[in-house]
Amino acid sequence: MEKTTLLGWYQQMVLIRRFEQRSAELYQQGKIGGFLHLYIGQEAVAVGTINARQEGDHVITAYRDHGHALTVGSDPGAVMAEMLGKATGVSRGKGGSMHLVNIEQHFWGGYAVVGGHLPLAAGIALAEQYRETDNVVLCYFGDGSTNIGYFHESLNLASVWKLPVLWIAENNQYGMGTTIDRASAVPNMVKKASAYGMKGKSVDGMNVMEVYKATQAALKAIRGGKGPQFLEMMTYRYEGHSMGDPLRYRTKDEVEKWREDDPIGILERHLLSEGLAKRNELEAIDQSVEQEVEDAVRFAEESKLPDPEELFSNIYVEA
Ligand SMILES: Cc1ncc(C[n+]2csc(CCOP(=O)(O)OP(=O)(O)O)c2C)c(N)n1
Ligand SMILES: [Mg+2]
Repeated sequence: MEKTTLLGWYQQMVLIRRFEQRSAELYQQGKIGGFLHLYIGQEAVAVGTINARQEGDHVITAYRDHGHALTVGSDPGAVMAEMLGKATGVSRGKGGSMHLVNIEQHFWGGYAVVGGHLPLAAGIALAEQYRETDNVVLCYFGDGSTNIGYFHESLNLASVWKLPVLWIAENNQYGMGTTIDRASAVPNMVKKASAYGMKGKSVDGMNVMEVYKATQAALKAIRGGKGPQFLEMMTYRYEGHSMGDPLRYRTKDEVEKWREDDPIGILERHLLSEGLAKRNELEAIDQSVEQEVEDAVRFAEESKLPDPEELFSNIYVEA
């Protein structure tokens, strides 16, 4: 893979991480309200998959959505403003952290009901099939979501109707504080997908290059009416389920072990050991990201709160 491509992915992963570290600080200062679910540790999944999509493809995910929003190319200032509930936010300050959106990039959110967006993904895919396009829907969800009815209904119909969906399970081993084997009778996600006649693959979700390759192959297999595919991304969240999680359900050793596979660290080591980048080049990227995030925070803090009338806009779509 080319140096410029890999450096671009490095920049995107560092942006997600830094953006979220600053978000956590703003949350602790009381500047972000509601829930805040960090994606730290899972960055390679959004970056490796979204960069494999083509123009026209759709992206839809759950509430752990900052990484997806930034990777589709949303302006970090407008995303940060949304987190702070400001009028300049991507959802005009009415959605917050869990409801990011980017219509131009066909990024449809940001859904808080576990599994609730899977039928929506199938519906978007049905629309694309009806219009006879080549577009695919990339639908992301957690391991915990595979135990809810929506998952089973959506995979079943997608398979029966050969809908163009790439189902992407982000298996970070936990649904809130519950390990996957305590909640799932079949903890192997690929096996679950096979129950609906769907081809699936388990992928090292900490390695952005592996994620990209697997996604590219799966998307190719889906286009042209060949039906859905399933990828299980083996990953880990380093932080709690959401802010304020006391993390009593896992050991420090377990977290440390996964930290050895830090997705940013893996790419960094690859770039340095293959002679594709020098340390000072990576440091320059880190610094420019730092500046970008600080600019985003300043933009968000200086933006106005929405006008009260905004409460009544976008409630119904005009026919
Ligand atoms: C229908 C529904 N049930 C319960 C919840 C509460 N809840 C929020 S997140 C979550 C865990 C989901 O875990 P997983 O799908 O693995 O996603 P992760 O948080 O690990 O990304 C639960 C149970 C909810 N939001 N919606
Ligand atoms: Mg999970």
